[in-house]
Amino acid sequence: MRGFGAPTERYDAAIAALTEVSPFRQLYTPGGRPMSAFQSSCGDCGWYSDARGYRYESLDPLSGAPWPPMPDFFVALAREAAARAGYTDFEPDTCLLNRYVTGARMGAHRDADERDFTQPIVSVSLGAPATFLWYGAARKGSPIRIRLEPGDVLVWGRSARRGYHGVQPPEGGTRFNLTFRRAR
Ligand code: MD3
Ligand code: FE
Repeated sequence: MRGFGAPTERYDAAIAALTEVSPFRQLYTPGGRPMSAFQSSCGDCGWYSDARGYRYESLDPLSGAPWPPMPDFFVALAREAAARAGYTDFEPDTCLLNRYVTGARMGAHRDADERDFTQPIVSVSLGAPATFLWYGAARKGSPIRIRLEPGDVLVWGRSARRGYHGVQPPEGGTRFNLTFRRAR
C-alpha cells in the first residue's frame, strides 16, 4: 500500500522520541555476529537477540525499564493496514524499529519468534529507499526484488508470513523500518 498512514515527518518525530527512551543499539546473533541494522522496540515487549538466543523481552535489557509504549497513531496505522488486507482483529503488542545507515542490510531470514503465525505482520518503510528481497518458502534461488519507498506499508499474512526475506543497504542516507507484530 502506498500513500497510506501518517505523514512521514510524524513518524520521524515519534522515532526520535521513542529512541530517547530506548535507544537504537546493535544486537548480536546467537552465534556472536553483530547485526548491521540498529534496532529498538516499543510496546508491551521488544525483540532482542544475544548469545542466549532470539526472543521477546518485556523490559529493555539496556535500561531494565519497560519499552516505551506504542504511540496511538502507530497502533491505528497497523490496525487499519491489517484491516484493509482482511485482518480485522490485528492487535500488535510490539513494534520493532530498524535503522539502516550506509552499508547496513538484513540477510535472508524469517520472522519466527512469535507465538501465532496466523497473525499478520505490518511493515512501514521510511527515509531512504532500499531494495527488499523476497525468497519465499526456501532460502535459495534468486529472490524477487521490490523497491521500498518511504511511506510504503506492507501486510504479510498467510503463506507470506513464514517466507524468507531480506533487505539491501539503503540508497543514500538513513532508512527506518517499523515492523508491527503480535508476538505473544
Ligand atoms: C515478510 N525487516 O524486521 S520489512 C524484520 O526492511 C525485517 O527492516 C525488514 O525483515 C526491514 O524482520 C523488512 C518487510 C517485512 C517485515 C516482516 C516480514 C517483510 C516480512 C515478516 C514476514 C514476511
Ligand atoms: Fe523480517
